[in-house]
Amino acid sequence: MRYVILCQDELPYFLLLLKTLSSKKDSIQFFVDQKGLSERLSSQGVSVTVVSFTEDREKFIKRLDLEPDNCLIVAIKNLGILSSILKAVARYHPYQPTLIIEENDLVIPEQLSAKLVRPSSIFTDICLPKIEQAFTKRQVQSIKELFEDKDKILLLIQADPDPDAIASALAFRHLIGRNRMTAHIVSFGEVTRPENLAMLRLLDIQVDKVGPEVFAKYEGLCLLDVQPPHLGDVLSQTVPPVDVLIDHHPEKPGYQAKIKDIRATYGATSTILTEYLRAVDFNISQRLATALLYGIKSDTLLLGRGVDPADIEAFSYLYPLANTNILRRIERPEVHPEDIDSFSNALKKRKIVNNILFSHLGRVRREDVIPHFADFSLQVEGVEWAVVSGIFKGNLVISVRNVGYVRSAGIIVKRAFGDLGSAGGHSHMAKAVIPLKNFYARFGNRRESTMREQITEMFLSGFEEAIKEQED
Ligand SMILES: [Mn+2]
Repeated sequence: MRYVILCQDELPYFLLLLKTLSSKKDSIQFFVDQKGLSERLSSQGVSVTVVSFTEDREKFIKRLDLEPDNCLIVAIKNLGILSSILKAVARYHPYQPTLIIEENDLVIPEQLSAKLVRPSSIFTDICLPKIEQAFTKRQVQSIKELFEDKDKILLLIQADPDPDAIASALAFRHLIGRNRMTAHIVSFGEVTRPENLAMLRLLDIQVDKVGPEVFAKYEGLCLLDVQPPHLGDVLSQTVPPVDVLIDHHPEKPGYQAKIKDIRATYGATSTILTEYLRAVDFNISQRLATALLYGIKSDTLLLGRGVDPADIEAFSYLYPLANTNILRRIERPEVHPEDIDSFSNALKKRKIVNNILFSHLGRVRREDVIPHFADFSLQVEGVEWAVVSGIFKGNLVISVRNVGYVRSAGIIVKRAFGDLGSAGGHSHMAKAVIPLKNFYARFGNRRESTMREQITEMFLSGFEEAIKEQED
């Protein structure tokens, strides 16, 4: 690339310094209007010509010897002269690629392919993020010092640990240079969602369920993606003073933490941890990057919900480091070859009533194939609800999905199946788990066809009940 530079100070030289010195293919030619500047630039070994920026335009432009594939850089402080030069370039070299270095707004001739860069943006875009990293680095340093002479540390996450919490705990452990023996990831509850279980399995992460008595056995306590009040009235009372708390949920009062980093505008705690790791130039492994990327992805619904620019920055940083194959396997669990047979059987015997697709998988080897089959069923054209059932470990498991409705799947499932087992959920997804013996006792026989019919009938009547309730 040939750069033709018209300037009155050394700023363009500094901007090009890195690029030109590292690439011998570039040619670079300065045009300046002061002798002193010319001498300083010459002493750096670059080619400089002294000109007058006010000389005859046509003659001046000819001297630049511009070619269409050259890049013209203009940094002239007098706005009148600058505009007049730009107009002349547009006239003699239409659509010349041009970079204008200027702080003020400027009318750029239409016939010029020019972009403007403001010197102040060099500070805000390049220097400011580094300054922030320097402060983050100090924060990481104080966190490390806090745990320096503590033997065993507890990393507590919420009761139904989600990918963001799991990834944050894993990242924190790496950050403070610990392993699973000396920094223990725990929760008062269990990981339940199939994707989250797949995440633990495929990334080899262990989260242990503990009770409040555990605190006495550890010297340090760190809470990630959670604050004590989120743990419920009873349990939150059992939490001793916290050493470090990192979270992105709005700050709640009523607890103590030595170091607290709560950023409520962030979509994920994993984003904060990614910033920590980057600030100390941590060599992020593929496993850790995959976990953090999945944490951000699932907490922000693939950057679609409650996203901060910081989440997008962390996401794009992690993406090339992560293993997208593993990510795919987490999100779409493997299906056992024999389960494919029950899939095809279930598809054949599917029934669609009022845009509700019903299908029954029979016995399945893994429970998570039921919700996944329900997700898949929603892709059938015209289908707005999917009700998929299967038998797993002595229970009839029913998974319900919809494409986004006012009527809550959770309420309907409760109405339909609540008296036979546990049932509930959210507006878009719900689940019922019915002990088979309850089901058989109610309907008197064990035929699969009866089971299909009964599930359909019960769901439809639950559906109607919920509609009526809503109207009342
Ligand atoms: Mn979170």
